[in-house]
Amino acid sequence: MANQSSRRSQSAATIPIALTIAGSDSSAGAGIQADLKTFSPFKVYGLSAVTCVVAEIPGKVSRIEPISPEMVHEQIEVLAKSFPIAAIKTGLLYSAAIISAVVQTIVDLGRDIPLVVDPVITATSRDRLLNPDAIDAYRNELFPIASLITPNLDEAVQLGADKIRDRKSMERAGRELARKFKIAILLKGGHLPGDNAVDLLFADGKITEFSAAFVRDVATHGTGCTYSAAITAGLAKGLPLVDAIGDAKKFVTRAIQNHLRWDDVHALKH
Ligand code: PXL
Repeated sequence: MANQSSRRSQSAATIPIALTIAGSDSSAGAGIQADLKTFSPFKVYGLSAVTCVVAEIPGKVSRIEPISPEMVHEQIEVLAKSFPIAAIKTGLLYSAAIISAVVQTIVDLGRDIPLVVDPVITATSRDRLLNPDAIDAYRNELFPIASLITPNLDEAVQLGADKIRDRKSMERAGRELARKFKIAILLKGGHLPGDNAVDLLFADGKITEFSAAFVRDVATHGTGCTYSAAITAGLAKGLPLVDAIGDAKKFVTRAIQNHLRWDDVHALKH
C-alpha cells in the first residue's frame, strides 16, 4: 500500500496540469474536446471550464447556448483551489460578460500563470461564434493579462490590423498588433497562398518564423484550437515560448496530415 500511494503521489507531482477555458464542440474536433485530446499526447493533464455549448458538425454551426458567467467563474475557481495549474488557454468565450468573469477570476487567483489566448471569433465554416460586443472585451480586458495571443489572418484584421495579402503586410500587421497590445503575437498565415503554412511570432521586438508544408484539401475544423492547446501544453511543461510553439507547429501539421474523414452518415452504417 505504501508503495502504491508513493507511486501515486509521485505521478501527481510530476505531470504538469493545464486548464482550457472554452466552448464545447459537439463534433469534438474543436473546442474543449480538441484541447483535452491535445494535452494528453503531450503528457499534460487537462482541466476544463466550459463557457458555452455548440451544437455543430464541421462546416455547420446549428446552435450555441452560453453557460452563465457565475458558473464559468465557479468552474475555474474550484479547479484552481485543488490543482497546481501550470498554464491556461482560452478558446471560445462567447460574450463580453463571460470574458469579464474569466479575467476577474484569473486575476483573483493572484498567481502568475502563463495564459495563451486563441481569439476565436468565427468557425472555419465562417459561422460566427462570438458576440460582437466581445471583441472590445478581448482587447481591453483579456489581452492585458495574456502571455500570447494566436490570431489567424481574419482575426488579426477584426482585432484592428490592416488587410493582409502577403508576407510583407503580414509582418506589418503583426508588428502593429504587438505594439498595440504589448504582448507576444503568433500570427498564423495558413490562409495566405503558397506551398508553406507560415506563422510569425512577434515577441520581445523580434520576429521568429515557423513554417511547414501546407496540407491541401483537408477540412481544418479545430486546427486553431489544437495548435493553441499544444502551445499551452509546452508552456505547462516549462518550455520557453519559442520551443513550445515549434513543437506545437509540428504536432498540428502532423494532426492535419493524419486527419480523419467520414464521407457521410450513410457511409458509417456500412
Ligand atoms: O474552431 C473554433 C472553435 C472554437 N471553439 C468551439 C468551436 C469552434 C468551431 O467550430 O465550436 C467550441
